[in-house]
Amino acid sequence: MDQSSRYADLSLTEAELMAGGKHILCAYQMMPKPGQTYLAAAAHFAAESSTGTNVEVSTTDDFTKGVDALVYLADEANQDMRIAYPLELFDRNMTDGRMMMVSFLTLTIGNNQGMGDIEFAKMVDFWVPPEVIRQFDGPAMNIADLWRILGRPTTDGGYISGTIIKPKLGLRPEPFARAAYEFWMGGDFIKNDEPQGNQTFSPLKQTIPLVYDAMKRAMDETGEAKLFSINITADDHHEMLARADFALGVFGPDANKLAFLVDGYVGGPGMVTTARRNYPNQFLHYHRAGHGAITSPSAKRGYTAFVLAKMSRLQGASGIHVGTMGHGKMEGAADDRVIAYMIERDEAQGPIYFQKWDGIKATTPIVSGGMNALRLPGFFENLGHGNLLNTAGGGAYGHLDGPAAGARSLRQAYDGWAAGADPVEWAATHREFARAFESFPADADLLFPGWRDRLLKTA
Ligand code: CAP
Ligand code: MG
Repeated sequence: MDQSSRYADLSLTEAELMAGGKHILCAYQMMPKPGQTYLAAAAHFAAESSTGTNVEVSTTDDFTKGVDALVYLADEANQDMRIAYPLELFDRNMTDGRMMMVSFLTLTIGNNQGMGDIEFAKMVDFWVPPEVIRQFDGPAMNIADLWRILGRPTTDGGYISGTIIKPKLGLRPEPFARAAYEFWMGGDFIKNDEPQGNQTFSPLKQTIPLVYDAMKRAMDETGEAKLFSINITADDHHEMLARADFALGVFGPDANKLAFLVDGYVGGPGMVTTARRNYPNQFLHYHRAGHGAITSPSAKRGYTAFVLAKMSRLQGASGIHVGTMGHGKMEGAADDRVIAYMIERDEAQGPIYFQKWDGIKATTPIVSGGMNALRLPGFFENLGHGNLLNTAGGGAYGHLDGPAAGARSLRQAYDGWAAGADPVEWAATHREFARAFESFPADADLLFPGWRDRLLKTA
């Protein structure tokens, strides 16, 4: 059934829709199944994503039609489908009237992902009016709060060197805490790896007190504040609170040095909001493990990593993993820097929409995944700044001289880039950075051909 007479209005313009402020706009890369006309398929997509189904129903009235989602652009040649969703469609909390990300997803990336007449549809960008930004929590804390705790300027406070306790799983409490201490003797920030939690071989109630003891010793011995991001991900809301409350209790006067890690993609919006609303004084660390299932360029459905990061800022993530933009081990490309710009700036141009953020706090880019000191200079050069949180697991625990040296090599990599130095020349006067060349020789050979001779000459 062709529903385009009802669910499409190609006379609408983005300028009008944005000026009106009454719609959320979504852009999809969409291809219909063979035999379907593009506009009819798009209109059915909009129907299924708002007020309709595959047939007319007798209960529809004029008000219903007034909140139809409308296709306002249907460019078959570019697989470019754009839909305007009236704000009335989206569910509101009974408790405080606010909007909720789960409703955004249920409508815009819901049934429409499995329709019989759609080959694929992937959301590549969305735009929200100021009123919608005001209806979400937004970030409570971000990197500025970490810089403050680290004694740095709260503007352009620079690079925070971090790691992930490795191996990913398998350390019992004592070796886990020892690994943490060893990194903190050279670095700033440690996170749980995304699957680390309360495994039977490392019960939180044993591990966290030892981690805190390690942090206190490292802070005493270095004279520097240290930070820990504990994973509070769990199916049960009460389990999340139990983990968070236990950790806050253990860290006591140093609770402000605790971030809460949530595996936000697999956990979903409810889990993110549980952390955001129950612990607004803690940095909310959004790990996105699993996102590749739909965000990978090889995936034709769902939404992109850019859309995921933009949603996380509305939800209130203090920081989210943004990938390594082609410099690490995970999928990514240099132009993924737009993901960082969209979440850290007051306004930015996305793949389709220019978004203003109505003055809400930034979400901090977190850069992780196969990084080490050698890969950082190229990363910073591509992004254009180092005001970010970097976590390097292999890059720290794989350093020949141990985790503290690995941590220092990361910091030295940033300092060298910030100074505009040639990395090999910089290595001549920065031992731990130089030893990163020996620790990761394949990277060294690839990134800095002839480095060995040059280093030997300057040694
Ligand atoms: C990195 C990491 C992170 C990935 C996540 C891992 O470890 O801990 O989970 O970076 O990817 O488990 O791979 P390494 P992304 O530093 O040892 O690679 O940040 O792209 O979401
Ligand atoms: Mg990990």
